[in-house]
Amino acid sequence: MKQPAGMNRRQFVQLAAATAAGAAVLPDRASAAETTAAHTLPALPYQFAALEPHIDARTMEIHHGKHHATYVAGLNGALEKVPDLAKHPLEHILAGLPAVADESVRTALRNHGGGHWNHTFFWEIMTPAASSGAPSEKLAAAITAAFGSMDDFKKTFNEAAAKRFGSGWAWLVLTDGKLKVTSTPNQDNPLMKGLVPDAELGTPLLGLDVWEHAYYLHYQNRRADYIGAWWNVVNWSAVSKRFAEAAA
Ligand code: MN3
Repeated sequence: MKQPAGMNRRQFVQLAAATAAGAAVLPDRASAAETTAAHTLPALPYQFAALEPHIDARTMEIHHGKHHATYVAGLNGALEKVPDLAKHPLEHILAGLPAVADESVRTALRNHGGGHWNHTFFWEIMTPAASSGAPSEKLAAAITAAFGSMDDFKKTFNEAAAKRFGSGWAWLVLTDGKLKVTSTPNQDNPLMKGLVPDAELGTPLLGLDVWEHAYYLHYQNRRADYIGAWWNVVNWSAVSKRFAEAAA
């Protein structure tokens, strides 16, 4: 088990011990409930209709209230089986998944833990079009340095989102001080070390859900139209803040 970035040695030793213990011993539910605060569905930071016409209210309502809620429930169900692991921040659990010995628990944490993390992030990096704003000067300069121009960056990102076969996500990540575009299948993300062979790992700054549930009601099969419209509701203030924190 490799020590994930962003985790100190003490946290890593605790995580390694927790995953080993959790795999060997099935705890009873009562003790898990006593020691672990369950994950909860976060409130959307805006109304369901706030992203219209780019993302419709009905899609937002189902996406948040049904799909995201299902991931939260699945994550909590999996964590009941590994209560020592449940004490750790979700980011640390996702970074340490290969060390979770029980395959069914590992898969549930990957799919539902990834789903919870990805959607919580997704809601936060969107905002009504009127407040979309623009990247900070530093982020704009970093995008230009990495991709040539803002338009070139969007083209690269759009291609990653369009080419992701089936369900998944496109991402802008900061890794080793560099901005990179990548994509992941299903609910995998760039925090999951050792699980996603073709994806760049790093700190997610921007992410786009290209599961059909994210756009099908309004766009049907026209994923490219959804991708193009989505740029109108990117919360550049939130993305710039994440960049500043990750680059510090
Ligand atoms: Mn989704």
